[in-house]
Amino acid sequence: MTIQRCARMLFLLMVIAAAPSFAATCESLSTLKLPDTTITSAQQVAAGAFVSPGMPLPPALVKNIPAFCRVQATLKPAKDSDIKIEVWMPVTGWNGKYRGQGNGGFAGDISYSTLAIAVSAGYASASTDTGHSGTPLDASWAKDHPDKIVDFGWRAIHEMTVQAKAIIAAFYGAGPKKSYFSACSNGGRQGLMEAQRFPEDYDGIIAGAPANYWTKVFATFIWDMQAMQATPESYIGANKIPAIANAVNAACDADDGVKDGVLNDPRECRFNAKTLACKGGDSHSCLTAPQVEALQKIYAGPRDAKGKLLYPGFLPGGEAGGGGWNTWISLGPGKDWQTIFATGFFNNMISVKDPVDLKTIKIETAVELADEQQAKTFNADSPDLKAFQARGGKLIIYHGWSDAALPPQATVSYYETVASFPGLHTPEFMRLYMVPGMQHCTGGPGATSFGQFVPAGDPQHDISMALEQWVEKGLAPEKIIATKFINDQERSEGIKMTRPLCPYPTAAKYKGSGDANDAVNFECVEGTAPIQLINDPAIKPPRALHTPEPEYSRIARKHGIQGNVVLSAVIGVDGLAHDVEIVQSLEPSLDANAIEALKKWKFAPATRNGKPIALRMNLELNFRLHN
Ligand SMILES: [Ca+2]
Repeated sequence: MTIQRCARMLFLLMVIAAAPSFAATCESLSTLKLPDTTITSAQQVAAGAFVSPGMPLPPALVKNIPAFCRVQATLKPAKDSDIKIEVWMPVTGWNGKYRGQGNGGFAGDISYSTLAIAVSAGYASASTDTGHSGTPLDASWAKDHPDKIVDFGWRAIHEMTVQAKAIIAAFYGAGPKKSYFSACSNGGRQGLMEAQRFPEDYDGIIAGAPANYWTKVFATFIWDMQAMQATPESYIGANKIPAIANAVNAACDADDGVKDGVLNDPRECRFNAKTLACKGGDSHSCLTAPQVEALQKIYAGPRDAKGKLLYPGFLPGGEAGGGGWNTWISLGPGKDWQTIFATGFFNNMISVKDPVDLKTIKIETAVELADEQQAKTFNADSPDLKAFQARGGKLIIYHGWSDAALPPQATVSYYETVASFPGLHTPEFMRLYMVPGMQHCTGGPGATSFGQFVPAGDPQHDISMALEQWVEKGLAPEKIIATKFINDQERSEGIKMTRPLCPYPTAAKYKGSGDANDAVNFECVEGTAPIQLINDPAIKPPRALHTPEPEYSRIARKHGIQGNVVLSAVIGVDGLAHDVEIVQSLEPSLDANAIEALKKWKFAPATRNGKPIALRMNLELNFRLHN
C-alpha cells in the first residue's frame, strides 16, 4: 500500500468516525423510529414566527424565540396511553443542555411559554400534556382510564424525558451533556418523582411547592371544604379575607423585627382566630362564630376522630391577593379551587361501590381510600434518594410559607425525612428554601421572584442558574437573593425590595439596622420553630425487644444525679440503633453510658406497608438511684 493510499484511507476513516456528530435535518426526524413513539411532525420554525395553537404567547416572548426544530410525537407505553410531547431544539447556538418541563394541577396541555423561554436561552426542551387533554382544573378524563391515571401520575414525564433525549441525540448527533427539570406544584411532585424513581433522568431538579403527598393533600382539601361548609353560616367568603390578613399582621408581623406585611416564619405566629369574632352584628371586618370555627380548623389541619393530625394545616399570613385564599379557599362554596381539585380527584380517580358524599365523609376514610387506591401512583414521598445522590444528582426544593394550596409544613417534613434517612448526606445534594410571604409558587407580599419562572440573570438571584452551577462546577448554593418588584406584572417599574432566601434550617433575620428593603441587612440564622412531621398511618414504629439498662457512672452516683437522657437514633432494618445523637443531655458520663446502652438494644424494625424500613426516632433512657 502506498503512503498516499494509506493517507486517503485514514481520511475516510476519520470521516466515518465523525459521522455520528453530523446533525440530521429537522424534517428527517419525522422518520425516526423510537420505542412506543410515533413522530407526528418535525418542522423547522423560523425565528420569531411561532404561533401557539392554544393561548397566544406574549409578543415579546415570541420575538425572542430563535429558529428551532419542533418535533411533535405521541407516546403509547400502555394500551390506553395517548401522551403528546413536543421537543424544541434551537437550530444554532444549542448550549448542550436539556430542560424538561412540568405541569401544574391536573396538567392536560403542552406548556408553550416555558418551551419558548427555554429555547430562547439556548436549551433543548420538552413538554408533555401527560397523556390527556384538558385544563389543569379538569380531571374528568381520568374516569375509568387507569392507564391514563398512571401516565399522569408518573409515566408521561419519564417517557417524555427518555424519548426527548433520543430525539435531541438524533438531531444534534449527540445527546445533552446535562439535563434539568424545574417545575412547581404538581410539577414539584413530578420533579421529586423523577429523583425517586428515575434518578438517571436528570442531573439537577428544582421541585417547587411539591404536591408530593398527593393523597393527603386531597384529603386536606376535603377537610377544609367540610370546615367551610359545616353549617350554612360557616363559609368565609373573599370579602372577609382582608380582615383576616390585617388581624394576622397586627398579631405577628412585627415579631420578626420588620413591619412589612410578611411573616418570616409563620409557624412562630400565635394568631388566635377568636380575636376576630364579631362583637356586634356581622360585618366584613369580623367573623361569625361558625366562621371562627372554620378558620381554626383550616389552621389546625385534618384530624381523625381521636384528634390525631393526618397532615399539616395552612398557616397564617399572606392570605390577601389573587393568589391567596381568595382563589384556593374562599372563592365561594363549590367554586374554590381546593373544592374543585378534591371533587375532581375523588370523583374520577377513586372508585367506590356506593357514591361518597365529600361533605360528610370521615376524613380518615378519605385518606384511607386515597392511599389504598392512588398512593402508589401519585405520592412522591419516599425519602430514599440514595440512587439520585450516588449519580451526583442535585435537588433544590422551594415552598412559599404563605401557600394556600399546599401546606408548606409538609415540605419541611419531607426534607427532614430525607435528611435523617440512613446513607444520605443532604448537604451534598439537597437544599430547601422556604420563601417568606410567598403564596402558591409565586406572588404574595414577600420577595417572590428568584428565577423560578422568569430568568433573573445570575446564580445569586436565579435558582435555576444556582442549580446548574452546583451540577456543573460543584459550587453549592448558599443564600439566594429574591426580589419584590413594585409591579410584579411590569418589572421595568423597578424593585421594591430584596430579601435573602436561606437554605433550611436557616432562615433570614433582620440585623436590626439598615434599610429593611435591602437583602444585605439580613442574615441567615438557624430557625427555632418546631417541626410538624407527617404521620403516615402506613408506618408502624419500631418495637424494642431487648433493652439492657444503662450503667450508672461513679461520679453521677456520688452526686446523686437522676433523670432522663433523650437520644435520637436511626433504628435500621437490622434492628439496631445507628447515628445516635443526644437530644437532651443529663450529665456527660451518663450521656455516654446511655449511648453505649442504646447500641446494645435490639428492635423489631419499623415497617411501612408491612416492609421493614429504617426510621429516626427519639428514645428516652432513665437514670434512677435505688436505695
Ligand atoms: Ca414582618
